[in-house]
Amino acid sequence: LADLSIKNVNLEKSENLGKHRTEDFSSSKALVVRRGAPFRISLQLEGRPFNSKTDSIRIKVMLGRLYVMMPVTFSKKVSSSHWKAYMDPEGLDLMNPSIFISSPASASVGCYRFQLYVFTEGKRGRRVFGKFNLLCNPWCREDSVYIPFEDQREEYVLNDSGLLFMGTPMNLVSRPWSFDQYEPGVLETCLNLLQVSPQHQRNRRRDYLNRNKPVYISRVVSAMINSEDDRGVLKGKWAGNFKDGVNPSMWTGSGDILRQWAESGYSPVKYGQCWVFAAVMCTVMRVLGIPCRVVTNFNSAHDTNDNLVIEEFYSEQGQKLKLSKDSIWNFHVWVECWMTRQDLAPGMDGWQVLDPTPQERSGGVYCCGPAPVKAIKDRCIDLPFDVPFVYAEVNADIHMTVLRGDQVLGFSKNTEKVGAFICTKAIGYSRHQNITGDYKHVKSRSPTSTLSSRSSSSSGMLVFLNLEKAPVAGEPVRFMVRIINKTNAVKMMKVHLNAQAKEYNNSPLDTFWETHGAIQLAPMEEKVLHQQILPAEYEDVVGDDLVNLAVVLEDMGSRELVLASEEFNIVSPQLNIQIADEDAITPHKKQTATVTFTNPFSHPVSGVLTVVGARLLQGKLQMPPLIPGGGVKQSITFVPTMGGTKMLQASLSLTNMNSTIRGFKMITVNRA
Ligand SMILES: *[C@@H]1O[C@H](CO)[C@@H](O)[C@H](O)[C@H]1NC(C)=O
Ligand SMILES: *[C@@H]1O[C@H](CO)[C@@H](O)[C@H](O)[C@H]1NC(C)=O
Ligand SMILES: *[C@@H]1O[C@H](CO)[C@@H](O)[C@H](O)[C@H]1NC(C)=O
Ligand SMILES: *[C@H]1O[C@H](CO)[C@@H](O)[C@H](O)[C@H]1NC(C)=O
Repeated sequence: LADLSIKNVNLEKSENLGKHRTEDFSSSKALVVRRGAPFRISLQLEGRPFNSKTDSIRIKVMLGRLYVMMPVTFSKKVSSSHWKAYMDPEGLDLMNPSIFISSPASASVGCYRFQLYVFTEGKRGRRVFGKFNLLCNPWCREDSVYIPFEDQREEYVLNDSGLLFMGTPMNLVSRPWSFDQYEPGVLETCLNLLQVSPQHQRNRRRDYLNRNKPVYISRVVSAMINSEDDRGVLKGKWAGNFKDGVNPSMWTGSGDILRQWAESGYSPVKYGQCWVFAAVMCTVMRVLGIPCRVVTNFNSAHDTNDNLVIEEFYSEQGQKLKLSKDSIWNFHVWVECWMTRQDLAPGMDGWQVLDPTPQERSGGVYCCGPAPVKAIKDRCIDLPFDVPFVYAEVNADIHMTVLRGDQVLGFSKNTEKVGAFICTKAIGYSRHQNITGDYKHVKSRSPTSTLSSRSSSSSGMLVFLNLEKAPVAGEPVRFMVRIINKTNAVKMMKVHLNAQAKEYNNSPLDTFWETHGAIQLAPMEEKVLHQQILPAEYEDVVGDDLVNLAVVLEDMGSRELVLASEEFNIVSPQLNIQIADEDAITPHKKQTATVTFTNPFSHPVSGVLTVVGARLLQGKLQMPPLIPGGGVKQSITFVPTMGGTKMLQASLSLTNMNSTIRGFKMITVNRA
C-alpha cells in the first residue's frame, strides 16, 4: 500500500476572495481573508485516497512564533472564539479533499503561515506550507468592527477613492483622493507597518496578541503614520519650501506615499500635512478591514494651555498679530474608525476619532485616539484616549483683543466659530455629509452666520462684515460693512479695512489689500459701505490659501475701537472631465477622456496637467499657455484593468502662480 502524502495545496483564491469580500486584492500573491469566517483550501493527495478511519490531518496556524495546532474534524460546527478546521463529510472527494479553516472573530490580524500534517496509522507524514493574510471582518456580527449596513461597508472599507474637504464652510473645497488599497504592494505595506512599529519591535509576542483589538491597532497606526517617534510613514512640514520632497498639496493618493515608504526601507516620506496624514491612515485602516472615514473640522482649535480659550490679537489697523501660541486652523483633518469599546463602559461604541497628525504627545508619543465621538459630545473628558484634546478642537472659545502697544483698545468674544462645521464624504455620493451634530449639541443658529460676523462696542457702535456671496476666482470679492450708531450723538469714525493671505493653519501673511477712510454717522444712523477686491488684486491667493479680512472702526471722539473679521477662500476654477461612451466601459478596453479648462484669470497661464487614476492610468502633459478667457481641450486615453467604480483625477499645476486647479470624474467600469 503506497503511503498517503499531500502533493499540493490549492488556496482556492478566487472562491475565498469572493466570499471574504477581498476580491479586489487579487493582485496580492498571498490569500487575503477575513477573520470570523471559514475559507476553503483543497488538497491534492497522492499514493492513495484519504481514509477517514485510519488517517487524520492536523493544521498548525502560526503568527510569528505564536501558533495553534488543530485537528481537522468532520463537524461543520464552527466557533466564533476558536480556530477550527473541518472537512465537509458530504461529497468528500477522497483524492482531493477540501478543508475549511475558520478563525475566531477576535483573531489577531496579520500575515499567517500554516502547515498541514497527515497522520496515517499514527505515523506523521510530510508537512506542507501555505500563507494567508487575515484582516478584520466588518461583515461578521461577532467582530468588534462589525458595521451593520452594506452601503457603509462598501464606502468605509471597500471604497478606494474619496473626497477630502478643505477651504471654509462657506466655500467647501472637495479634494479628490485615491486611497489605493488595491494598488500592487499596498496591502503588504500596510501589514508591514504593524511589523515596523515600535510595539512590535519591542515585544513581538505581546504585539501579536494585542493585534486582535482594533483599539490597539488603531492607536499603533495613528502613531506610525507620522514619523516623530518611530520609522513612520510621513514627515510633516508646514512652512518653508518642499524642494527636497513633495509639496503636501501635490499628492493625489496614498499609493505613491506608501510605495515610496516601503521602497526606501521605511524611511519617512517628505512631506505631509493634516489631510495627507489622515488620508494615508484611512487607507491603512480600510486595508486592515476597520471601517474608516476622513473627517474635516472647520475652525479647529489647538489650545496649547488647556484653558479652552484661543487668544487672538489685532493691531488698531486690523492686522492680525502673531502673539499667541494658541492657534486656530481653518480646517483640520482626522479620521474616524468604527469599533466597539469593550475597554469602556457601555455607550461608547461606534465612531472613534484618531488623529495621526503630530500635534501633542499622548502617552509619550505623537498619536491621538481612539476618542469616542459620543464622549466628545457628552463631555466625558476623563475617558481614554485624548478626549480633552479633541473636545477643545471642536469647542474652544475665541477671545479677540485689539492692541496699541501693550494697551488693550478693544475686546470681543466668539463662542460659535470653533468647530462650526464638521463633515465627511457622504456614502455612495461625491458630496459632503454634515456630521457636526455627532460632535456637539448644536444650538440652532441663523443659516447666514457663516457668511457674516458682527461686533459691538460698549459705547453703542455696531459693525457687521458680510460677504455678498461665496467668492469665486475671476469675479470681484464683494462685501458690505454695516456700521450702526445706536446712540443719540453724531459720530466721526475711522474705518480700516485689511485683507491678508493666510495658510490654513497659520497666522496671516502680509497685507495684500487695504483701504482706510472716515465716515460721519448721525444719531441712530446706519451706513452701509460696499467694497470689492478685484481679481487682479487677489489672484495670488486663489487656490489653497485663505484670506483674513478685518474691519476696525475707531471712534474719533472716545478713541475706542471695534473689530469684526471674517475668513474666506476663493473657489478656484475646476477642470472638467468627460468620458466617451460612459456606460460601456469594460476592463482591458481603451477609453477616451477629455479634460477641458477655461482660464478665468486676467493674465495668461500655463502649467503641467497630470491625470491619474488607480487601475486606469498615470500620465503627465505640458499644457500650452492660455490667454485670459482662452480654453484648452485635451484628450487622454486609458485602459481600465479592473471592474468597479474608479476615480479619474486631473490636476493642473500653474507654473506662473502658486496654484493648482483640480477636477475628477467617477468612472464605472463594468465587472467582467
Ligand atoms: C465610492 O465612492 C464613489 C463616490 O461617491 C461612488 O461613486 C462609488 O460607487 C463608491 N464605491 C464603492 C465601492 O462604494
Ligand atoms: C450641520 O448640522 C448641524 C446639526 O445638525 C446644524 O445645526 C447646522 O446648521 C448644519 N450646518 C450646515 C452648514 O448645514
Ligand atoms: C510662490 O510661493 C513662493 C513661496 O511661498 C514665493 O516665494 C513665490 O513668490 C510665489 N510665487 C508666486 C507667483 O506667487
Ligand atoms: C451715537 O449717538 C449717541 C447719541 O447721539 C451718542 O451718545 C453715542 O455715543 C453715539 N455713538 C456711539 C457709537 O457711541
